[in-house]
Amino acid sequence: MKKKNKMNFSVLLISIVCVALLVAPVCNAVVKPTMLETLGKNHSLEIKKQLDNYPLQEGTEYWAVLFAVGVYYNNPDKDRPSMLEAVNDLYDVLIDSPQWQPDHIRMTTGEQATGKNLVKDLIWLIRNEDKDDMSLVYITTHGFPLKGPEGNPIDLPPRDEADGADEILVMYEGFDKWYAVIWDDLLNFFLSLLQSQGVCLIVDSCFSGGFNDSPMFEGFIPEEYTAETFTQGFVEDLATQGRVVLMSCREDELSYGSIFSDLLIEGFLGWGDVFGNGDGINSAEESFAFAKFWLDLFGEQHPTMLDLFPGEYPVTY
Ligand SMILES: [Ca+2]
Ligand SMILES: [Ca+2]
Ligand SMILES: [Ca+2]
Ligand SMILES: [Ca+2]
Repeated sequence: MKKKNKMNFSVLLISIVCVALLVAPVCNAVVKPTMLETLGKNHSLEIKKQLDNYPLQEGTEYWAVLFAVGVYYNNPDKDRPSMLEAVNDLYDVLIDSPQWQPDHIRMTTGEQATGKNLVKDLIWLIRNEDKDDMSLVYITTHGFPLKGPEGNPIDLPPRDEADGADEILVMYEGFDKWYAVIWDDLLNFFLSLLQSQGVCLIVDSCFSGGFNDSPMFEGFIPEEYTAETFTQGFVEDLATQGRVVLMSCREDELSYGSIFSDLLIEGFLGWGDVFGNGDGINSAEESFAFAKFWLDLFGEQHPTMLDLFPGEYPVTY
C-alpha cells in the first residue's frame, strides 16, 4: 500500500464534507444522531417501521473479524499507522450500531497480526456463526500479486486467475520471511466454510481487486457425497452463502493510505444511506458506492465490488 501523507487525506475529507454540504444541504454532520434529527421525527418513525419489518430471521447474530497489520517486523519503512487507526474506527462504528456486540467482534492488530492469528480468528468465526447469522471480515495490509524469483506470476491451485497470479496479503513478518503471507485461495477457503446467510469481506490493500474469487464448493458435489452428509446440510449451507466483497482498488492497481477504509467508515456512519435509499440502514453496497464515488473522482484508485448477496447487506443502523 502506497504511503500518502495525512495532509492529503485531511484535504480530501474536508473537500468531501464541503461538496457533500453543497449537494446535500439536509445533512450537516456525519454522526448518526444529528442526521436522524435533521431527517425529522416522521421520517424516524418510518425508519423504525422499516427496521421492524427488516427481513432478518429471529436469532440473527452479527460476527466480525477485524484484522489490520500496519507495522512490519524489521521493516519500519513499510509501517502504515493509518491502518491501525482505520481498524479502530471501524470497530467503533460497528459497536455503535445495536446489532454488533463487543464479544462478537475479534480484532487483531500490529505485532499480533500474523498469518497464524488470522487463521485462528477465521476458525473462531467459523465455530461461532451459524446459518441465520451475518459475518464480516475486514483485512488491511500491504498486498501484492504472487510472483516467483524470476518475477513470473504464480497461480496456486485452484488455478483460477485470469492474470496468472494469486494475490497475497503481507502479515506482520511478511517483509522479513517470504512465507509470512496469506493468499487469496486460502482466505477464500476459510470464508467458504462459513454458513452465514451473509458474508461481507472488506480488503483494503494494493491489488485488492484480486480478492473477488467466488465462494468455493458452490454447486460442487463431492464423489463421496452421501445421504448422511446431505441430511447434515453441509454442502447445502455452503452453496447458499450470500457474499459481498468490497475491495479498495482493481486487481492491477495500487491503493493509497487508508482512504478507502476511511470513506467506507463514513458510509457506515450515515453517508452511505444518505446517498443511498434513505431507509435508515447503511448497507455495505451503499457505503461502497459512497467510497467509490469519491475515489473514482480522484482517479488514482478504483474500488471494486463482487456482490453475490441478495438485496443489501446491512452494516449499521
Ligand atoms: Ca489460485
Ligand atoms: Ca490475480
Ligand atoms: Ca484472486
Ligand atoms: Ca440504506
